[in-house]
Amino acid sequence: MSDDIIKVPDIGSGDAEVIEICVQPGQSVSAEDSLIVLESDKATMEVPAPFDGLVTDVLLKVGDRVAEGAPMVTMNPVADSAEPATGAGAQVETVRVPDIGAENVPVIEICIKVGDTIAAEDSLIVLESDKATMEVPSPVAGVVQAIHVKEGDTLSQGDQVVDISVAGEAHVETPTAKPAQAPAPVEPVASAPSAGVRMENITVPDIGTDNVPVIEICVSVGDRVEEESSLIVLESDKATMEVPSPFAGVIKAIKVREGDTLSQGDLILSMEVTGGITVPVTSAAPRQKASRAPSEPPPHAEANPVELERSNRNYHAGPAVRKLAREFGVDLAEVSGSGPRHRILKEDVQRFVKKRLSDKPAQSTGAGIPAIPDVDFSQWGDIEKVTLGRVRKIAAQNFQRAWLNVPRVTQFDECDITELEAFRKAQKAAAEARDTKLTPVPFILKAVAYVLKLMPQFGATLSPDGETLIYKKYIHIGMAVDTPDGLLVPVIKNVDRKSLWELTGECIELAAKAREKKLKPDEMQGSVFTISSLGSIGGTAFTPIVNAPEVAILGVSKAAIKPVWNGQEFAPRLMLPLSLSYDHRVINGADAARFTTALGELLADIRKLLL
Ligand code: CAO
Repeated sequence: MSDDIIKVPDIGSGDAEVIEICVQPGQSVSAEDSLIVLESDKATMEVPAPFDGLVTDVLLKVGDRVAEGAPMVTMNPVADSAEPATGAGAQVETVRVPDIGAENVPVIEICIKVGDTIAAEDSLIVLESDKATMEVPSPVAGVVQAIHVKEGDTLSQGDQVVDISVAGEAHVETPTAKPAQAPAPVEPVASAPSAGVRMENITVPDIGTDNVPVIEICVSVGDRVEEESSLIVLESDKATMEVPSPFAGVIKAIKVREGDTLSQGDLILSMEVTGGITVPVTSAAPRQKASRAPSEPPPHAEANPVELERSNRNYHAGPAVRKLAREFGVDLAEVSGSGPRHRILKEDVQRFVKKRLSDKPAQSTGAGIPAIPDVDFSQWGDIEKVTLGRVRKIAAQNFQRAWLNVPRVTQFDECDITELEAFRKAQKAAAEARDTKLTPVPFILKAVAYVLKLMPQFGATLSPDGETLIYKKYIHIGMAVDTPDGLLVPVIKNVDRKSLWELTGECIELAAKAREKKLKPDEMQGSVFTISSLGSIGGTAFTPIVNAPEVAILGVSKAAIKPVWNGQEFAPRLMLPLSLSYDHRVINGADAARFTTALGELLADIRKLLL
């Protein structure tokens, strides 16, 4: 089979930069897997694979600028050695409406489109009568060739639904609408029970009526069930009832099938029970009783797959979706349905799993921290969703990691920079002559470097095992820069060895590079301490988050003229607010106060920097 060239789709703006290649030649990918990541001046976009296949070549490299239509990768639509469903040997089969127990049932949803590659059991269409919603699953895996129905059509048994091209000699059997699971075969009771183990026959309890159809078998032979776990679901024209297990044990044989009609005393199944003989009284529970509100915490779903499966049956989802949820251990109570009438679709489960996986790093260190609920805000009005760019996402992860790991304290102080300001202003002409601008930040950098030499623990790092303090013999300082894409922290190297003019030049250059997204990785690495200056914006104090694995960060707010008592009178002085956040595992409060005091003395009289 020839390769398909996958091209850059409509990216909404002129061109974009390739910032990540997610695949390599020879790699198998599934439809929707990311191939490359593009970043324009407006957004970061992941370009997904349009179908399952094998990547045969990558036609771009990181840094390339591309526009719509540019070739990205070549893919062979078949990822493995399996025979392509549309290739030679493929056979087109027509799937028809199975026995749905009613005629002229409206189609409320078409779950596939022509060209889709589907697996056996994937939902094809959803029918909804006034009594039930039923999915018609595909009996075979293949590629959808034609769809004979549309939403709103009314269908009866035998009507054509879709044509599917199937590899090889597959034969389409009429599917069963909405099977919760394949009807369990009636198996003979297995081996003779061993000592202390007995067989129990479970029969239908008093359900108040006769000949009630079985609509779901909740267990399979070999399942271990707990007492009260649901065994089957019966549905009369008045109510849906679950028959719970009166014992904990292992299912040995199932004597009923979906569609059977049962009355009190009919045998449902046999199970092997361990322990003393008890004679429990079983009663069918109305189904609603077994379901739980989505806001309640899930039952011990991860620990008990049978319970999870039972619980998932209470949510509006088809068999293929429930199967997927079972495979991934997903509790459907936690998944928002995006289908008609909030039906949970396969994509909803996939999105949920993806989100959980990406949440993991942030949550892993905060053992047992409950997740913030995923709220559907559209229920109260219009909303707009904007995907976060990479910078914001990375910053958010770093903040959360630091927040969860670092026991942080913030020391507030203020220092008198009246003289410093006079000096800075006096250098205005000199700065202009150098085509630059001198702000308080380079002075603060210089003074912090001085104090870091005196108090090196503020530039240290605690080893991950908490056993060692790592001191660094260099003074590289990070400077938080506010950019339209989020916060970036370029690093000024060897601050202690640079002049004020050099620091000024580097501050301006690195801040500009950050805003233009031109920082190189090594310009954002190696800092031992960080300064976050909001002085040009405003505020009187804040509590910066330590830029872990560093142990301290200095927040600087806007300087303001304040009346300061000089021993004889209140004098107007320009006071600079300092907020020093530190990791209390490494820094003592007393040392933090010493740090800001020392820093304040240096900024109050910068001649001391020469000492
Ligand atoms: N008090 C009063 N005025 C101050 C000041 C302070 N502490 N710091 C700077 N200013 C003044 C400057 O002197 C300048 O005024 P003049 O032109 O009259 O001299 C003006 O504010 C603008 O300064 P600037 O922003 O051009 O330069 P800067 O050196 O102060 O700041 C930078 C550079 C990169 C630190 C800053 O632009 C920035 O991005 N700050 C935000 C950092 C941030 O977001 N931190 C939060 C992180 S935690 O969420």
